[in-house]
Amino acid sequence: MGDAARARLGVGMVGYSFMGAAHSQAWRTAPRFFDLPLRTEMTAVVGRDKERVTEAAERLGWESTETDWRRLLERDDIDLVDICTPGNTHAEIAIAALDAGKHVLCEKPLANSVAEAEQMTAAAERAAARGVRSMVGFTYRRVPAIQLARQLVAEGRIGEVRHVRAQYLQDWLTDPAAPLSWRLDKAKAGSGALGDIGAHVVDLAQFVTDQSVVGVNGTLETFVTERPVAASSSGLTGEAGEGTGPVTVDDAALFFGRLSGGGLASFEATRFAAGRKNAIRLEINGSRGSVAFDFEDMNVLHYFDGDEPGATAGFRRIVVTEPEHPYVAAWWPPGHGLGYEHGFTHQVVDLVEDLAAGRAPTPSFADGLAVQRVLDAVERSSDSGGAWTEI
Ligand code: SOE
Repeated sequence: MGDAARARLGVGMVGYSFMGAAHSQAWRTAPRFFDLPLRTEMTAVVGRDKERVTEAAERLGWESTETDWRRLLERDDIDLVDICTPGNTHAEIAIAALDAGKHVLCEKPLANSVAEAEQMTAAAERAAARGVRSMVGFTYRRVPAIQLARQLVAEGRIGEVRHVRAQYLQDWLTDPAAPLSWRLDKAKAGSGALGDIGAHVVDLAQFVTDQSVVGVNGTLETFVTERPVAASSSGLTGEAGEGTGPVTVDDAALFFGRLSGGGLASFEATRFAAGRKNAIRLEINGSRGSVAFDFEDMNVLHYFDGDEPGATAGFRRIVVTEPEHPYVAAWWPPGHGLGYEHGFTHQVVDLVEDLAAGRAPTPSFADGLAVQRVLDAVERSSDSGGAWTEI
């Protein structure tokens, strides 16, 4: 579509660290590979330090900078606020932006508490009545193999869901000398592995099965309770500085859940799985078959069709890089594969298409709240010594 025919969408992003870089990549790339119905512009990036945000704007491709996110709400050239800051800031920024008539894309987990997530969802519902939209960034939904898994489950190809086995395994905290960062500070992050990565697998389990987690019991554990303070940070960790400080969040979360359709689920989220870098593993066993996925081999979905003759039945390895697979046609020839960043790009594509069509984007803030309720129930269960906790 030509530029003149398309309405403009000015984006203002708050934060420019790891997630900010991933979102910037998406805003830069989406219009170059997909035929977007709106003319997206990377209008402004926000950071408190003028010098650092100016450097980030140049490096990541933003046209201007602000040192206070509230300025975005006053600017007529900003239509959407993209929140890439720690969880303790999400509610305030998102609610103010929605009330000011700006669409919002908010990083996961939606908030640091159920109360905040409820307020954000109420603001999103108020805003939606005025055509102002919101979305929470559970990007792994937009991995083509995950979309294919959901499609197979929806088509009844594995029958009734009996088991969900969901793990998110990382190892960046295995070393007790790895320094503190905001992700280890409850006041900023809300929780540890539970909210940071457990949230993703709870969302994926609910998304792929199209069912809710209705109750849980679980345990949280902090293996290393004191770490060096950080002298500098980049990505997930950084350089250790002088002195130590407390870790105030969980290092690992293990929990069982029941699904609304009657199936059982097990969840594991940890940053201590030595050798596992970003292993999001999801296996769903149904009455007629199974699907299995591992993000460390993210272009592949394993599918077992229990209706096949026993002698030749077995898990089939589907390489999800054909043009008929979701999103793939816009990228490379079959077999050339996608990576971590593509989920973020697809998130932008879907969001912009929904905005142009006047549709409510998903995952919605209500979906984010549903995940938050599960996280909260896991914490309460762990505090009570592992009691069954309804959601
Ligand atoms: C850190 O554990 C992290 O960056 C998460 O915060 C992201 O949501 C996930 O995509 C990768 O890991």
